[in-house]
Order: sequence, then C-alpha cells, then structure tokens
Amino acid sequence: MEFLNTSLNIVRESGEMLIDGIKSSFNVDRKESKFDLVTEWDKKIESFITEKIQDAFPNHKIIGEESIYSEGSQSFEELLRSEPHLWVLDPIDGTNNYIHRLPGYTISLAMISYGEIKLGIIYNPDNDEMFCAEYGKGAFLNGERLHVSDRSVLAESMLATGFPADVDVDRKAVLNQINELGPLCRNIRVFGSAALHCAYVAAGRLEAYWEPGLNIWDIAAGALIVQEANGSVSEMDGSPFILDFKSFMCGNGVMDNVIIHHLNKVASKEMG
Ligand code: 2AM
Ligand code: CA
Ligand code: CA
Ligand code: CA
Repeated sequence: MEFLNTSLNIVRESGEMLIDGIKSSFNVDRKESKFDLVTEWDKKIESFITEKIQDAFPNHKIIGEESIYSEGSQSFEELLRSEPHLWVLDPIDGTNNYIHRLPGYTISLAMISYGEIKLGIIYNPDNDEMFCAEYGKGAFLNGERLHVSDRSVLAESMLATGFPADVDVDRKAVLNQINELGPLCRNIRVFGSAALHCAYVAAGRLEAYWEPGLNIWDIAAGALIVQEANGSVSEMDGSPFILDFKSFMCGNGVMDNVIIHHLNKVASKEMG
C-alpha cells in the first residue's frame, strides 16, 4: 500500500507536468526511425519519476523507455526476473498523440518483483483518469473498482489494436488483421497508446485489444490492471503472456478466444 500511494502521488504530479508541457512548444527528436520519436517531455517526465522513486525507495531499481539499459553482463530479461523491486516506466505512452496535441497519452508505471508484476498505474492526465492495480487486490479507476465487460458476441464488441512503428512487418500484419476482424465486430479503435487500450479493456469499454511488437514498459501496468479486473492477457496466438513476449493481447476473458482464432487464421494465411 505504501508503494502504491507513493507512486500514485508521483505519477499524478507528473501528469500535471505533461499538461503544462503540451501547451508549450517543445523539441521533438528522432530515435530509430522517422516514425519513432521522442520529445523533451518524455525525457523530463522520465528523469522526474526516476528521481522521485529513487528518493522514496533507495533500494529499488527503475528503468524507463528513454534511458538505455546497460547493466553489465545481465540481459534485460534476467534483470526483470532477478530484481526484488524493479520499477518499469513509460513516461509518455502515446508520444505521437502528444506531439500532435491529440488526446490519448498516458504515463505507465509498474513494479515487478522477481518477474511478477505487483503494481500497475496508468494515468491519463487529460481527463484525470487514474487506473491502478496491486497484485491480488483488484483494479481501480479513481478509487472505483473495475471489471471487464461481459459482452460475448463479436458483432457487439468494440476492439482496439495499434499501428506499430515497424512499417514493413508489423503494420502490414495489423492491416491484414483489421481486414479480417473489421467486418465482423461493432468497430475497431486505434487510440495510439497501448497502456490506454489496456486500461479501457479493464474498464469494460473495449472487449479486447491486440498489438504486435510492444515492449514491457508499454504493457506491464496494463497487463496487471486487466488481470485484476478479471480480464485475460496472452500473446496474440493465445500462448501465455511472458515477460519477453513477442506480441500482446488482452480481453474480457470471453472475446479473446474468438479474436485469437481470427488472428491465427490471418497468421497462417500469411505463412503461406
Ligand atoms: P510510445 O508512444 O511510448 O512510443 C502505438 O501503437 C503504441 O506502440 C504506443 O503504445 C507506442 O508507445 C508504441 N510504440 C511506438 N513506437 C514504438 C516502437 N518503435 N517500438 C515499440 N513500440 C512502439
Ligand atoms: Ca516511444
Ligand atoms: Ca509506449
Ligand atoms: Ca513512451
């Protein structure tokens, strides 16, 4: 509880910084490709939260998307599995929305203990929605208990996916997946923040969300929040969610199997 209250306060304070930031003119830099961008606010929020977590919990470790991981010989997966208290931060999930002054950017912070996600926070500062969960204690939105939806018909389901930065492989695959599922469901949304999609599945606003090619900081908090809202998480082919996942899928526990069936159908067509 101490971990949760402290981290909630830090994240809320960072949200205020993001709201100030989006009103200012700010620098945008390119990372690995012309579609992979970072703003000075991603870096400011990451430094701010990193310092605050280190001050509050001097024995804990924190890694974020914008600080390059270099811990000697240990691989990133080994670090995730071996640390008793490892905070994993995405300072802005939805940087492209932030750059375009669109809604749909969040701060996503999780705490992982020996490979198990213990705490997750997703904050949307735009509308002051704070989603959080602790392992085994349920998921909450601004203090109200969350539960996934009970919709069980694809034609009544609102789905979401992401349009990844990897144009050649992942974007083409997602287009094929939308081609398959688009005509069958109520509709598909692409809000541009993996964490926000997870939060919306947990809140029962979306029946399922899938996306290839994400990183642990995109969905660590979201995966716990969905599970604590009685939803399910897996890879896109239905195999169990693991820390070094290749793709991500979450849903209300009813619709995911139907979606996975269609995603697997698309994947087998692509393979030949
Ligand atoms: P970001 O805004 O933190 O970069 C949108 O499809 C989702 O993909 C967002 O959650 C976005 O997170 C993430 N994303 C964007 N670029 C990415 C990249 N190069 N590799 C992996 N994930 C990325
Ligand atoms: Ca990014
Ligand atoms: Ca992200
Ligand atoms: Ca980010």
